[in-house]
Amino acid sequence: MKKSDKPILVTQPALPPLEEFIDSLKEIWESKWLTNNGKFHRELENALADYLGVKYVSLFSNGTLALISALQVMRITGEVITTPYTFVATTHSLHWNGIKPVFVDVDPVYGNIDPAKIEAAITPKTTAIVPVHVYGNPCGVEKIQDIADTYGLKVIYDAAHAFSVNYKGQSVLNFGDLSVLSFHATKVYNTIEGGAIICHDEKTKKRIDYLKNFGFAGETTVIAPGINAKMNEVQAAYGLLQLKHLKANIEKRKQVAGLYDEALENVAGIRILKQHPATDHNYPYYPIFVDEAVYGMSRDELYFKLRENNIFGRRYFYPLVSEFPMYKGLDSARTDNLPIAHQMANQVICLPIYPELEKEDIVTIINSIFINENLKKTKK
Ligand code: T4K
Repeated sequence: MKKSDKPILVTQPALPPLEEFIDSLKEIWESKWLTNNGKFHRELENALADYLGVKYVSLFSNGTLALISALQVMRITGEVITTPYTFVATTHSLHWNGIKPVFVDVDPVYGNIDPAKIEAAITPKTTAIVPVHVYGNPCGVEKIQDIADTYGLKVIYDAAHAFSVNYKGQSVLNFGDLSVLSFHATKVYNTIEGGAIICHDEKTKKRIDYLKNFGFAGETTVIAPGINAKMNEVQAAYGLLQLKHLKANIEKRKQVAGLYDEALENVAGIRILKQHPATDHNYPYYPIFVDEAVYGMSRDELYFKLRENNIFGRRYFYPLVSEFPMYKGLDSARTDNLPIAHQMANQVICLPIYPELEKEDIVTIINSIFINENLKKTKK
């Protein structure tokens, strides 16, 4: 088995051509307008709304502040039903709002919150559902909305992985009351750090924009205890350039995923996560799930073997958020309440995927998964 001679990381950000960015920087230097709803900020909000096929975009300095603010926008309190199979920021944003997370198990195919288990977790204190479109696969949006409508709950999607994902012919971001994006360096679309809230009406957009700017609704009027979560002009200008290259980058990701699919589809004991059939996918992650009994090696053994070969996959999302000390004591964090989420967390490795990942590196990764002849046996 060939070891990679350089580290292959789980991801590598795509950057716009430097010359293009220098032109934007010159413009910013000349204007001396650096932040607070400047020209590039306004342009990017409009360009993103067009690109994504959504009504309103409010830019944020990162996805976590966007999540924290989204909960404030909707005045969410009490208890919120959410998934443990996510990045900690989803749950921390509830905690920062003084809200109790109530964990519900996930579906075994995509790892999204299982709509069939939501109703049983609703109490008189429940005010909202915060699902995550994990790995960019849409949640059961119709079923979730039915439950929300029946019980009078808000739905705020953590759509950090779902940039430009369409579901049944429209943006998945059009579902729920709000959707929150992350534009972190590791995401399909990045503004270095950044994020956004997507909403569907002008009044809500106005409230979001007040809240991310300390609550100012005019020079001397403060309408709410807001925060500073604004994106600056340098990042907004960079973000505009990124949009130009996004389609090509997603296409390259698709090709990487295709090579993995072809090679790993028939490896006994490795489950690849098929993309949702009703979706234009964005290929943000390439998770595989290792069934130790069949594969003959545990997930962690494979994970560390890959590291020895200079391949740095990541175990997103292990440990489950419900296992972290600040949440572990919650009744809903009990292992027997979350069997599927535990199984997925214990089996997952996200393999490297990014537009510039070279074919030779993909072959090295695949060969490292074919640990020995025995493992090359195919599924019946
Ligand atoms: N909700 C969900 C479902 C999320 O997944 C996230 C973020 C959020 C909310 C919160 O959004 P933000 O507030 O972050 O906008 C990373 C990211 O920091 C985080 O944004 C992301 N999810 C999470 C899944 O992954 P780490 O701790 O794994 O990142 P790190 O620094 O280990 O980077 C991962 C790999 O990427 C490294 O192997 C190296 C490579 N990398 C990273 C950076 C930052 C680069 O090549 N260049 C870079 O600049 O959390």
